[in-house]
Amino acid sequence: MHASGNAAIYFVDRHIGEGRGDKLAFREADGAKRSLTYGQLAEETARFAGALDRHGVRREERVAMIVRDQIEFPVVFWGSLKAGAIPVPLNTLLSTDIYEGILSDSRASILVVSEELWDVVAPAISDNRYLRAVLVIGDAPEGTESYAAFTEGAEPVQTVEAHEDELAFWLYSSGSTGLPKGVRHVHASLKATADTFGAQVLGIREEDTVYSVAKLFFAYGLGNGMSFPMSVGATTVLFGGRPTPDAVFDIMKTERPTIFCGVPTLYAAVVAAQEAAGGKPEHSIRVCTSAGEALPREIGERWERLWGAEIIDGVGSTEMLHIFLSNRPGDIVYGTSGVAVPGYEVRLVDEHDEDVPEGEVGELLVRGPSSADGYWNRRNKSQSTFAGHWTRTGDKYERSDGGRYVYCGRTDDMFKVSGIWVSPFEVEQALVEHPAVLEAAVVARADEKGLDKPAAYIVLKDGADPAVAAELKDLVKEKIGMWKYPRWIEVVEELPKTATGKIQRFKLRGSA
Ligand code: 3SK
Repeated sequence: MHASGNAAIYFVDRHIGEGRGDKLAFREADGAKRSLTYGQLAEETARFAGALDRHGVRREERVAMIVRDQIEFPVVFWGSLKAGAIPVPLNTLLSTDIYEGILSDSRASILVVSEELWDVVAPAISDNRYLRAVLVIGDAPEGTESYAAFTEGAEPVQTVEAHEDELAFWLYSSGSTGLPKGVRHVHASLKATADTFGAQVLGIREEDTVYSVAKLFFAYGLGNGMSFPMSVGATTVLFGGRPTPDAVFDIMKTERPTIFCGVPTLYAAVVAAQEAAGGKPEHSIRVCTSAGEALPREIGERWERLWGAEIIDGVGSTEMLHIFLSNRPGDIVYGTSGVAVPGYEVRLVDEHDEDVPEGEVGELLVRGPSSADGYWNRRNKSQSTFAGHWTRTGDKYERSDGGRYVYCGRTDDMFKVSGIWVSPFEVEQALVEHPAVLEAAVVARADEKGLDKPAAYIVLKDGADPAVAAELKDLVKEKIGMWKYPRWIEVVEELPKTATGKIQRFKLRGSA
């Protein structure tokens, strides 16, 4: 084993030897607006590792984190790695029941919580048998310890030796059913995503300032806001609040990020707000990324017209840690997910795992240096997802003429109408081309004969007349084909989504 296999050496400690001790690593855009240089980060993480040590936390014990995007997030994450413990960042928007399930599934012995989230978390730990300390960032309620008291006076410790293939951290990934699954990642994967997407697609450099609306607990946010900027000594703007269009306009103006990482729902909302307000937004952005779900072509084009900066749309997964299929700066075709990121290979296969010919829809498989080690306590699911070097994504794609990949839907979202496959995403793209439609979700619904037909749920832009729904059927027929038009169109206030903006179509199926 070699100490340099521990990712904390590369991402944190290395910057001191390379003279970046005074360079700003993190800056909060809300709350107390604190900041942390690379030198302070190295010190604070070594002290947090020392505090874990002092508390008797041993290697491989899990440190669950229900922490907003604030200075303590990187300190706890990298400090745990330094101690050889396993940080497990959790989505900060989950319910008490799910926290209870995950905390018991992971058998975390330490839990770190932001004080704002305490009310939801408190009932989740009352019967927990594994937690030995609950640290609250802020005022500590009875029965907990404040994060400040836990770290107070702790001696900084040396980063422990770790093999690059050793488990480093877990992320919990939600599926359509059951408890989220613990996805176990190794140390080497963090550098692998920074060296591939971060360096070769995003082209991140030391002078950059990144703002990611995807929070750090999400694999997409973890790369955008931690491993990519920290691989080159850049700066990250942390924002713990809800990323509304107004918050985004404000951060762009005052914090001046040069890289903006968004998700399609947010891009759609910002474009609509910007078009309604008129004028040109004030910003210093040089490049934007999108992931989480496919970016509708229309939204990408409107954003680029208004903001004068391209969106690199790509697809990744928690299992692969970050984006493996992507457009490139200067070579973007909106409405596609581009091509494989350097270092990754992709295949499209049919139900017998045979490669499908060009132009046909198949399941996307990916192979690359950042695939997870497996799911915690889910042997069967691990075996079916991680098939040797290839990882199944559960996404259906088609390869177009230029070799670009076009998203068709989740394996379980696709359906057939009159024997022909319909991609909900394609129908949704056609719907959002109507100027009154903000968002759309399409699912299969059985007609009176029991045959599947598309049903659409749409969110209208502010002030739009619900009567436009009648025009939409013809729009879809004209744009993408007679059999694909939605036989039912319902106007709704909002679509069910995951915390990271993915539409949960399974919640709409059978909802009528
Ligand atoms: O959903 C995605 O596209 C994604 C991208 C990067 C990292 C993680 C995920 C789930």
